[in-house]
Amino acid sequence: MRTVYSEDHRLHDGKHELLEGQFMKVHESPSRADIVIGRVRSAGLGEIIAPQEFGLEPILKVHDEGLVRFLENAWDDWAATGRTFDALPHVWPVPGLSRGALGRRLSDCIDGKLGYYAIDAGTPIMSGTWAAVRASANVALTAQKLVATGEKSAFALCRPPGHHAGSDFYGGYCFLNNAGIAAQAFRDQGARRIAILDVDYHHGNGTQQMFYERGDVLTISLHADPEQEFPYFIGYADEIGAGAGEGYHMNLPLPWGTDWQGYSAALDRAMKRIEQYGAEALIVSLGLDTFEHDPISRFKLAEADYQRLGQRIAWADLPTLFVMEGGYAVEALGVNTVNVLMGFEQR
Ligand code: OKP
Ligand code: ZN
Repeated sequence: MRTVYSEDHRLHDGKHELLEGQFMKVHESPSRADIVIGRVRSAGLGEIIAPQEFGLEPILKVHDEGLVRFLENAWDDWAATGRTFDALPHVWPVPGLSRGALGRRLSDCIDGKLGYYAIDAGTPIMSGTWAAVRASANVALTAQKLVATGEKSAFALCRPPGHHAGSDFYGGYCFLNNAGIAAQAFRDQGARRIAILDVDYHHGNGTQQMFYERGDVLTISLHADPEQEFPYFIGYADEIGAGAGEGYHMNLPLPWGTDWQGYSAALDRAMKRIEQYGAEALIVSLGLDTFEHDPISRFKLAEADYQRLGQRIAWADLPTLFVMEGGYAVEALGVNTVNVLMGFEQR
């Protein structure tokens, strides 16, 4: 399968994140994409191609214009206040903080905007962030086009990742929802039913929110139970979609310590639902932070399990777009990622 990749991911390189009460080096680093592209090359997965430019139009089909303009200008607005370090939010409009029916009130000040649009303090913005984010969306859209025009599968080596970003919020290392943007592109090109399977360790809250009231994009997430894990406030099994989307979202929360046995049972449920739905294409939000040695996660999948994961996905026999999400055990990330893709190709 072909890989779409841009060097522009390097322009996004955060210094610190607030993780469980401590300010530390960001886990979502450029070395992640470097190790994955290195393994794609050494394993001979297939041709590596550069993304095309798609502009803002396909992004604005699923993201609020306010969020997009905020992300575009955030660094300049932050730097204009005299700060020379990464931008992070530090106060949030929780319900009740804004007056009356406002819900959350948008401030003109950059500090207010950061808290308005961000869900966490782990997602720094710097001068190159917007260029990297744009490139990441273009990577997804270029790979989507390969699949839409007849390739059996493609790998979008996106960085930064996307599944925590919703229509009008960012966070969890994500800014724009690459998988969601690609799903909308399939729809706009005429596909009637698209499925998104999220196998990242963390709940795909942005993807869930984006398509929650839609039946044309089935969204399924396998993830660590939000009773124990980020993003805590969403990702529960009773969230099944609403309105026209009722029955078209599925959360499969799993406990800390889940290994292949527990994981594969949930994966089987997800794949059966996708097969029954009659999707015309499948998008896989591919996170490798379910790995036993991941530094911020607590599942127990092993190197060889990733081939099995790819094989199980392949049984659905659907045109499949793999979109890179998380995975922070950097030395193993290349092998584990390519194991999924090779498993999918049964080689
Ligand atoms: C992004 B992706 C909780 C810390 C959570 C944010 C994690 C974002 C992961 N222990 N910090 O889904 O891999
Ligand atoms: Zn994750």
